[in-house]
Amino acid sequence: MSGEKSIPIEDLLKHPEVQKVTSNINQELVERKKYAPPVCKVFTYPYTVLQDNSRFRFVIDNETKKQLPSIIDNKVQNITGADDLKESLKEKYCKKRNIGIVFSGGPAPGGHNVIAGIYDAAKKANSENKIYGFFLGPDGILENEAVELTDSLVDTYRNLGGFTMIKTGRTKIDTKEKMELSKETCKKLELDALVIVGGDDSNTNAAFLAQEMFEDGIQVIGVPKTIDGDIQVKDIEGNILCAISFGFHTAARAFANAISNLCTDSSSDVKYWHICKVMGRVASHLALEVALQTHANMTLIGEDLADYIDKNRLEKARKKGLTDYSAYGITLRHLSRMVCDGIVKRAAVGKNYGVIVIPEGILEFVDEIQIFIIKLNTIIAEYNETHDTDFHLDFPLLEDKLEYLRRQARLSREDNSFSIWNTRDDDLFNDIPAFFQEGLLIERDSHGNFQFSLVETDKVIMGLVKDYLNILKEKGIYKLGINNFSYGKALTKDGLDPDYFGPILFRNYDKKEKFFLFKESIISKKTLKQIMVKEGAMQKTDKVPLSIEQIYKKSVANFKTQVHFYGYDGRGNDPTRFDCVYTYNLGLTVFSLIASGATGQMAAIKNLEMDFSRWEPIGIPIASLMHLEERKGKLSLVLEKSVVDVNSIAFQVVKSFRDKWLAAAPCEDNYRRPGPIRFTGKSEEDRPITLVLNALAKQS
Ligand code: FBP
Repeated sequence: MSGEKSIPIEDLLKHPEVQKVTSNINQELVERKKYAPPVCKVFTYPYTVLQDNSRFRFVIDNETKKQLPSIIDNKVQNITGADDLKESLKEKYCKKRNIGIVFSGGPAPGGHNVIAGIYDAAKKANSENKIYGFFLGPDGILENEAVELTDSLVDTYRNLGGFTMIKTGRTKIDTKEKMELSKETCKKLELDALVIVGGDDSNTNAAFLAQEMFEDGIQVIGVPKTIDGDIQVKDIEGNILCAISFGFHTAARAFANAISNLCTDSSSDVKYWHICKVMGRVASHLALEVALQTHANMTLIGEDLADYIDKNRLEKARKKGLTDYSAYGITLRHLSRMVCDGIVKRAAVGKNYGVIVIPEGILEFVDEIQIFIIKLNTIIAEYNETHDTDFHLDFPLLEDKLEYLRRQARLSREDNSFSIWNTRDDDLFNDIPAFFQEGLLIERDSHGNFQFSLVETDKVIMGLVKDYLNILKEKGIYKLGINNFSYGKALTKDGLDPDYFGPILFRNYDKKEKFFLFKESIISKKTLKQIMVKEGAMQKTDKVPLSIEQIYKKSVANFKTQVHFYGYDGRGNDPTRFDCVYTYNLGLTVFSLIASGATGQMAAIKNLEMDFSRWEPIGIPIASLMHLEERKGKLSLVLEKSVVDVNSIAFQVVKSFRDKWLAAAPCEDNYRRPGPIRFTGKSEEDRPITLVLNALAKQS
């Protein structure tokens, strides 16, 4: 007992210091909320006008012409500022409006600022304008669950992360009934316009709603949101119209900061390989940015793996006058070999630790898995259609599902006609570990997407890596290199001549080498002794000198991992300054599009990759970005996702630095410390590195 008089807890809780430190409001929050993002020059004028820009052209899918006839002729629209407008235009611009906003899909930092931008611009044009926020995503539209936004509600969330204000959801408005319900809600609330803040699927929804409500004069505008960064728009000539969706920069920076801390830890206690799975349902944009931000030892990029060609296999077949088509594309086995290669090389220079970044959607690019995903999608869709029921409800257990597949395989054997699931598929599928089978059979989301975030991708890959490393260990290939200096010191201390024993023990004994590798045949204490006896360095009856035994023990490589998933945490981060400014200006763009009568357009900011002074708010025709894609076993018209372009400068830079960042050499690691997201103060980096690099293509 300290003798000090203790303060009763009731009094303690009233103490100003206790109240201050336990309050929800801290200095960072106060500063964030106060921050007023700069606005693009066009928004400094009292009005804005739209101008069609026919310079930007797209390849239009015939199916889009059929399904979206009312918005298919939309053009890219430039927004310009105006000091004054003709009376009729002014009236139109400032007329009293009701606007509904909905968040759709996963949260992305900056969403609240989109709302703030729309709100501020709408209130500036006419203080009687009403803005409604639909609760819990598209369900809020279907069920007419909305709240009218007020100054205080909007101010509460300015510059803050998450979609906390009105929440979000993943429901797809994909049936006639849902379209009707949406229209009903819009009419009940007398909406002039509906704003859908979402990813590729939600912007697809926006296009169909724009078509559906065209006759009723209800405008629909989309906003490019997703941390995955896979909404990027280029025209037919490669002109960039939207370099990245909002939220990407913040999520990538948050992941990078955490992963960079792992690089520091890992290179300090030198005993773990950290396996970091990062979000990105399909595209590897986030992983690529994390690689540039952190210089982690290995970063797998799905799109790069899809391009893989097994040259040995191709050559073997060529010699027989054949073409081996299975040599194109990566297999899981090959992928694990590539990872092992890096691990073994680092171990050889004494580094049995490191950091590997694996994109969540990597399996989408592995041939054998992609085939399974498509086949299973089709089987489940066919089952649901034939039986008018739900596959997952009818077969709740993995064993039930497997039995159903087995039956399909049996049927295919009995009936010689083409079957999507044959005995070979079934055999291959049964070789997969149960947790992964379960993952591949998981229910698709409401948009028909495979839910990669629910599959333990890293476990699948690392399971194979561990198995192969064990084989390499048994073959004496996976070994830790022994530092030249410590070897010399240990033997000399034991009264032994390092130069005598060196060539007996090591496969690369040369004093110039900084790390020596035990001969491949030395894989145990027993084999160590056998070699020494064989080389005449000791008698069978002698004991292996202690120093040599200890040095050998140091060479035994154990592969120890720590697994991490970076996704929801970064998605919930407060936005970077880039995302704050980007999203606020997106909100202002949305209002400009609405005020000038646009519909079926996506708000965007051109030149995001350049300095803020060059940012140009525009409208992009969503219909022009659609294509046919397989969803739940059927072809559907959806907005095309953009994946990492392996010819882009950003990817080529990462590729060129691969060896340097692997650092499988007797040198320090090359980690980069991006540091935490800083909202205030000076920061050298004000936009994604991927964008900075890719922008160089224009200048060269
Ligand atoms: P959006 O495309 O809707 O923005 O969501 C992207 C994402 O964050 C992916 O990176 C991830 O695979 C997925 O959401 C996770 O979904 P859920 O939130 O439903 O678990």
